[in-house]
Amino acid sequence: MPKSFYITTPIYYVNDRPHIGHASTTVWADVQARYRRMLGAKTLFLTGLDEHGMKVQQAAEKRGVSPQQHCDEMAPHFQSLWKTLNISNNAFIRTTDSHHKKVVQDFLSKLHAAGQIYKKKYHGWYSRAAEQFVTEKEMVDGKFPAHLGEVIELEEENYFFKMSAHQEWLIDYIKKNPEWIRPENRRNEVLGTLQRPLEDLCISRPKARLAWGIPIPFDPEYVTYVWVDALVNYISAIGYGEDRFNECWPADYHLIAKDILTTHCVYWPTMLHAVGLEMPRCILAHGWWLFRDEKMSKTLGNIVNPLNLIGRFGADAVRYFICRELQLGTDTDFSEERFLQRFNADLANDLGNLVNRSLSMLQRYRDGVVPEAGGEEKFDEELKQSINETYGAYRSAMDQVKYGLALESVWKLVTRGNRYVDENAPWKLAKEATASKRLDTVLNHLVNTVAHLARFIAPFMPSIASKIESQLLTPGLLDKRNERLEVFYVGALTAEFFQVIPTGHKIGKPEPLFPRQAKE
Ligand code: ME8
Repeated sequence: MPKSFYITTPIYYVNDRPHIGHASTTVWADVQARYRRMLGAKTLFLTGLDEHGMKVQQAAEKRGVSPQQHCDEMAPHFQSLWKTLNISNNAFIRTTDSHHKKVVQDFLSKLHAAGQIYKKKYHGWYSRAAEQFVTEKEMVDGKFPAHLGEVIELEEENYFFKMSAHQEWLIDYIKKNPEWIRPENRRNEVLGTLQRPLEDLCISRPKARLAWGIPIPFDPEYVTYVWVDALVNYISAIGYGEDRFNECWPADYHLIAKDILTTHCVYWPTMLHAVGLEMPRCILAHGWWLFRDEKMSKTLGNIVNPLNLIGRFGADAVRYFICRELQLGTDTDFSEERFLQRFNADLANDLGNLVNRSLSMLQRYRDGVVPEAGGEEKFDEELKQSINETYGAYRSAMDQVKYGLALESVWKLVTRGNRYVDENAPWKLAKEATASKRLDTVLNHLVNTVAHLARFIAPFMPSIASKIESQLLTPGLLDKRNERLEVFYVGALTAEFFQVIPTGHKIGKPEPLFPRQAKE
């Protein structure tokens, strides 16, 4: 049986409600999952919640409730946001699930039995916000960076994983697999970290200091370090230790942002290597949303609530903006002005207008019935050429999770389509008795272009795509006709695939897709 395509997001801390950063990684993963399903791949898309550790314990204490009650009350905020954003995950994990706890304990026992764990006394700096021991090397101008929050001095006896023993192997693996950590600047960052000797990883916390965690199976006085607990979610959710595990592992993509690069590119691979598991195929870290030049984060409290944007602009517009603007290699300033610009220019004006005028003209001039196309002219060839190029560019960008590029290629086609309308001026053709055949061709080409566009935007804006399909009165038409999907496999559109809407088909009533929004 072919392996399922398996994609994950980080599991988010439940110390606070989700913000646009969490929404972004989840949307990125969703777009990829929808794209893979469109290609016909069996797809597992996992997201979830990281519910143990100091941060969560403290958040619960602050609210005067038990940690479990706190988690149970926070989880619905994430789940309902995913629903509102049309997230199509088919697996959801909470690290307080009993199955997950058992897998973490089995995993630790395995590491222990393999001689990969030992106990020692440790003295150092600890960031509560990152739930990590940090070193003075991370200080800038004598201070720890703001996103680490309060950093305290600590001395403790703990269990350690022999991470340093895997350093040479890891360096070698990264060098031999250039596409494993993406983008390249993040890969270089990891290689840079690995130039210094790796320290062993502290994997336990004394219960006296932190009670809220999974007990260490070989010492009841300790709980598991939250990052070890959290990373194991990627295998516990797909049945590690059971036959079904091999249907999904290795993961095709772990999507993260750059803040959790070390945990995913150093801790996780060395842990996997220590128990002899295969590596995930790609760890892909996008940049951060900044807000006035600072990282947007719960710790800093400068967050944008996605629900406000969804309320005003709709989930699809938010999804589009996240995929169009958030970058892989660099950080992006979040600005509402930019959002409005994108909404008005790309969505309402370019895409919305093309779809609406194409369908309205077909309705007005041919009573909504798709006419037969006739002789090809220069403009027609150019339009088809543009669709053809879009398939190639889109496919290769999507395969690599380069959404900015994929959308750029689609919007080139949108622009080409709008130009095609202006070049052919159907409203003029409609007035000339001798131009009737030509008008047929133009209307046919426009309605087919709209159908192709619906397919391209579907992973990004699933509701808008299905709105277009229902205006075309073809819901599911492209899905049902498997042969039409072939263009996605070959990455090119041959003439026979252009005509996706049959001649004689009657479309429905055109309606605006995006009402224009003025600045508030
Ligand atoms: O780190 N810009 O959880 P977390 C873009 N529980 N993305 C952002 C962002 C920003 N400003 N802020 C957050 C944890 N994110 C751990 C993960 S995984 C085994 C355990 C997104 O709630 C981004 O994906 O702090 C980032 O990596 C993640 O949220 C961190 O979420």
